[in-house]
Amino acid sequence: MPLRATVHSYRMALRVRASLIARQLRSRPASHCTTRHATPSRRHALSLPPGCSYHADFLTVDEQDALVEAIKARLKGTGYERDHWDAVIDRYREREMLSVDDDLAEAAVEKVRAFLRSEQGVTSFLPPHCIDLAADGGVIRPHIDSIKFSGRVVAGVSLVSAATMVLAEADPATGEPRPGARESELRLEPGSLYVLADESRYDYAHAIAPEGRRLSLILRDAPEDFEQRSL
Ligand SMILES: O=C(O)CCC(=O)C(=O)O
Repeated sequence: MPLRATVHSYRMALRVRASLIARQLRSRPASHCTTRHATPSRRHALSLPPGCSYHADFLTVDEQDALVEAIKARLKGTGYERDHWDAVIDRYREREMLSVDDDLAEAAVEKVRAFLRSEQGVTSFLPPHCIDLAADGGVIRPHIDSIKFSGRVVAGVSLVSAATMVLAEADPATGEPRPGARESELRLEPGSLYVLADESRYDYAHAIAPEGRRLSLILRDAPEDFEQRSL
């Protein structure tokens, strides 16, 4: 991986912002996924956007524990940031995890990579990112990840506590959910893996409402011409 590929901070990947206005995302303790319009009374059949998949219990409890310790070690000494310039993410810490010193934690990361290779045909990965959203006020608001710095697959392992991912069809130019867009709510349990690929990655904004402190590990593939651009 060329060095320049590793220096973009997480904020670059979240470039396409959805809203400057803080949006209070409600957490939902129900089933894995519900779909609704902006008006809560108009509920629809359970469904996920095309290209989105959810894999419960992807990591064992031991793998989760090892990864949590590795992430905490990586984030040691950093403070929670707030009021990010594009207002997509608040009360968070993040770092790339270029290497993982613990064997079980590294095996857990490799398990995700192997899955994405076989299920999504990913051949070239960016360095994984770990994110810590604070229990008080940590949030990721609706956005579409940058197409300049990230490829066609975004995958995340959820750790420590459950969260709700909200997906809504959006304008790719702005990342803004379309007015009246149907929203899918996906409950992310600790140890689970979600994958946003193709349409769900490019045409849907995603947002995260944690239910407590949330740690996550995000894997992405490199955009097609990334190596050439980074030289
Ligand atoms: O799973 C998470 O914590 C959210 C990650 C996210 O929104 C992103 O990587 O674009």
